[in-house]
Amino acid sequence: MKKLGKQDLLLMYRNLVRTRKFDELNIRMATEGKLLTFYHSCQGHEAIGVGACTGLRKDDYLYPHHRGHGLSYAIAKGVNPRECIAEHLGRATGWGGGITGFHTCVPEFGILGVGATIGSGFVLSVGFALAAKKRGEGQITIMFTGDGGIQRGQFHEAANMASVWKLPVVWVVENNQMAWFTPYRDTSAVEDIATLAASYNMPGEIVDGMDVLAVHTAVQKAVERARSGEGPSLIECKTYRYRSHSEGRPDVSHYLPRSKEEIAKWKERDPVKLFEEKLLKEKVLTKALIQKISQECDAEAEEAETFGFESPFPDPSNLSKMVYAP
Ligand SMILES: Cc1ncc(C[n+]2csc(CCOP(=O)(O)OP(=O)(O)O)c2C)c(N)n1
Repeated sequence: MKKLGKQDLLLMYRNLVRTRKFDELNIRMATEGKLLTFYHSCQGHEAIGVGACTGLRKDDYLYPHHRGHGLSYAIAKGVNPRECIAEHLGRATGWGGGITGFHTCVPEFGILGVGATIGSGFVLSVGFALAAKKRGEGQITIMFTGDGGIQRGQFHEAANMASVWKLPVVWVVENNQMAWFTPYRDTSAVEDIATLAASYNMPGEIVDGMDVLAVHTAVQKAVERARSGEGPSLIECKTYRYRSHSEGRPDVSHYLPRSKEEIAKWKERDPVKLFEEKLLKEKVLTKALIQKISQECDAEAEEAETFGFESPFPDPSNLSKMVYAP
């Protein structure tokens, strides 16, 4: 496993901050009624996408979770997040040419589109991984889903097939303990999702989803296993969403408001702050550098908003080319 140097750590930190700032921008634009789609904030989840996707190959297939509409994953893979903003404004410069809404699609970075049905990524990722295995070019597939997504039957079919065929796939479940209004504990027979992996003869690991380095280490191990032909892995990241399911919706568990105390407790272990404190202690970061990175990320988000609004809308005569492969 590649050892992370100071520059890698700083990049990871910057990408956490960029994800947070772009998430805040999407929230503000959604609140102002500027987005053409609704928005699912990723606050609380940032360490998962950034930790897992740092170090992936550009041609590895990536199927992001809907939290942040792909921001943390795409940013860590090297995509310019201003394309996310332009996409949400329906502009031709967006990462899917302005026609995908929030169903992230950045083909040149291995993100081939995200389905609207939760959990469908399991079977799609088996297809991507099978194609990669047949081509033999060492690509892996990584797919992210929530604790709601894992409840779909497709998981079990996909897990069995991927294990039998030793496909190069890594499944990362972002267990924030809620699927929209339904708590995980009400719908699952097992406490830990990672334990399901044993049924399909693959490793299953529980990871602290607020700790970017813990996520990175676990995922790198699974990626190495996948790349070397040993087959799939399942990683469960314990995490929490700070905001409601999507902006503007009531934040309830069943019909009761989610507990403020519970939210505050998780925020004490905020993934950005946690990593910041660690890097400060190790003298990788200084207070001045934190401020500089914050200002640079603010400026980047501001520039992205301008870029989005100044970009043209897609040319309708190109629509058929954008929907179907030639
Ligand atoms: C098959 C299917 N059922 C229901 C929905 C509506 N829906 C969209 S997101 C969501 C909750 C998903 O929960 P989870 O997978 O835990 O992810 P989270 O939003 O909590 O991060 C639901 C029920 C859907 N898109 N697809």
